[in-house]
Amino acid sequence: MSRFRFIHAADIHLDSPLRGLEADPDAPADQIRQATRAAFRNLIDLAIDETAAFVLIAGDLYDGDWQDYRTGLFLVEEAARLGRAGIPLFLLYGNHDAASIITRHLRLPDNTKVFSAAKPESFILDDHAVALHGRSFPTRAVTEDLTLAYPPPLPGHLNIGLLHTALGNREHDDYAPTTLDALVAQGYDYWALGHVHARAHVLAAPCHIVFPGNLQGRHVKETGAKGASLVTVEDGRIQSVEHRALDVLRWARPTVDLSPASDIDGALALVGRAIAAELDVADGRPVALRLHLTGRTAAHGHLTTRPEDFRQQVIAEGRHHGAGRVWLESLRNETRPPADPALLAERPDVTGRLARIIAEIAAAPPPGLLGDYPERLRERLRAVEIPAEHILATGPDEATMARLQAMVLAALAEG
Ligand SMILES: [Mn+2]
Repeated sequence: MSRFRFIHAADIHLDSPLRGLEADPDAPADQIRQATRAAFRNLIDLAIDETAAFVLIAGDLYDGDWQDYRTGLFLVEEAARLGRAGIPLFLLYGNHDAASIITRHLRLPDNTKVFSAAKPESFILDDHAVALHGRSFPTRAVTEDLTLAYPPPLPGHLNIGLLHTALGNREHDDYAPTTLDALVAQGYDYWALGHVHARAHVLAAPCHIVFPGNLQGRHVKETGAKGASLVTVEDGRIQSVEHRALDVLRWARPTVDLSPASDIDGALALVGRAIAAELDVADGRPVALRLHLTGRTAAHGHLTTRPEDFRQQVIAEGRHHGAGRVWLESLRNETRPPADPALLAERPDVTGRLARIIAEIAAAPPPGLLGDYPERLRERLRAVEIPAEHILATGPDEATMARLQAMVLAALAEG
């Protein structure tokens, strides 16, 4: 029985910054800047540990033209490390690193081969009876179906097609469009795709069509485990396609329902539990969070009137797990007051009476509602020119009144 493994990765976007943590002055700038490199080292480590037969990268190895030669030097070092382990590396360039975009070039180590951008090219690996077919992007925006010119499968070989394509995914630019049917009809055993950053695996036996997803999430929309596909081949057939997480920082967007919380400590306990769950899934990696808080809760008033205090409390929940484990990308307060303010007005008691008065005031603010407050403020701000359309000059507008009404009713509902 012959058996070997290969690794399929894509969308490494080497040296691309991670976005969304700039606002946090405590975020580990170095660790964040180096994340795509660290994930790439993990990829090379995996190939060496698994004694992979070869490694495929299906486009967007680079994020764009190198800022300086260091990006290219890093790639050369890592490709050479793979070479010293006797493992070949095959690169296909995509829309981010198309031939027309990359202006600096370094000679790559002998184990590294790049698919031509001029026409489809095939590499035959006699040792494992494998035929690789692929074509790099000549320019950023490739709008034709590149597979039309790919060669038929080579008989007696495991045929693998490499392609950077949106494959109809609307969240990505529709480059090198093609269809699942067309890919299957090509008669290859495996399509090593790139461009779509979410992992996907379609089995149309015997053909596997795989997007490994990107190697390292770069912002809060790229959540979950990121890495590469480890493919096992036995007797010339694909036996398994496994995902291996290689990322060094995880993004997550948990939603926490705060309705069971009767006060701010209860809300923080729920947030703390959600943070612990994300850390658990991340398997020791630091986690960057966008936290959505929902539900009718008595904590709504605090969250709404003291957002910065609550943000710091949430950061503290993260620090319970140690420094540098949890980063807060943002906090989305979508909670509501425990009782529906619209229903308050229907109550027969004094609260109901108050709610109705507030509604009347909000609908038609009586003149002089703010008393001499605007005049006193203007006195104090004498040196400041107040624009004619400013709220101090015009009186509160409808939106402001609605916001004030919601705040007062929220406080009333809590009381
Ligand atoms: Mn791409």
